[in-house]
Amino acid sequence: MASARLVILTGAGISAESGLRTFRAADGLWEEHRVEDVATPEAFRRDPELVYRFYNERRRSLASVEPNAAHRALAQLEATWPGELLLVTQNVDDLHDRAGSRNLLHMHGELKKGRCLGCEAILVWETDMDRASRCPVCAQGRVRPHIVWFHEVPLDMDRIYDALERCDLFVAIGTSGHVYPAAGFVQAVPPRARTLELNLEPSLVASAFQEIRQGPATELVPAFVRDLLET
Ligand code: BV8
Repeated sequence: MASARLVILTGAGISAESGLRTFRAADGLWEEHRVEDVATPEAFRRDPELVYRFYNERRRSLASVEPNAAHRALAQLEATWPGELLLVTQNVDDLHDRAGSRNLLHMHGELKKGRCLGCEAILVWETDMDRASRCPVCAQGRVRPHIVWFHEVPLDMDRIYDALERCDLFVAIGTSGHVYPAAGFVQAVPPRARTLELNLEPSLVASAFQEIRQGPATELVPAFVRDLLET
């Protein structure tokens, strides 16, 4: 498998053991709001302060969590794998980045970035954001979280589908298979590709995978990386 082309998809479950809540475990609730009701353009238009607060709280929590053994194992795999490897994460946290992953796409955006509503510049944003926040590039635009909300088009979709259509191995880690288009990626790989799901419990799309390994990411992912590097 040495020159194999890998695509790895991660979800909230890979960050759970770092202490970040997953969406389903919190039954998708935040301050009595369903996430789907806060993470939408309509919510931002209706009550921007609520949405700013939702993301400020989650951005702040990044300061008190660290990448775990699963994030680190994927970074080590990227550093040593001779073939192509693309890591696609649905997570908006920065734990893959801090673990050292570089060939990494945040298809749902990033907590530590903002986007200008005027000039559309993508901004590094590490502090709280509110309606008084202004774009440092055009000096006048209001700023929104650089997050892909529900009903918005995820980022880098062309690059992702290109990689899926050519891959030899597709691995989904810690994702429940609720959210599309990510949940449909396993259907986009070639028939010859090997597919593997690593999860605490079977996802909604587990039946589409050839192999499922059940357990916590901090155990399954380092073992998976060891197996791969030994074959
Ligand atoms: C799109 C950023 C068109 C926000 C996120 C009706 C109306 C409108 C749209 C739709 C509709 N029906 C379906 C849709 C599409 C919609 C969708 O899928 N809705 C769902 C709710 C039904 N999708 C969209 O709107 C997307 N856009 O469709 O545009 C399009 C389509 C194709 C091509 C072009 C355009 C946009 C979706 C992006 C939304 N933004 N995030 C934010 O983070 O605040 S999604 C958000 O929820 C996360 O990013 C993440 O992706 C998702 C949660 O999923 P998971 O990561 O899987 O997390 P979850 O909690 O669900 O599961 C955790 C898993 O971990 C579990 O399986 C658990 O067992 C496991 N686990 C737990 N602990 C561990 C573990 N595993 C291992 N170890 C552990 N320790």
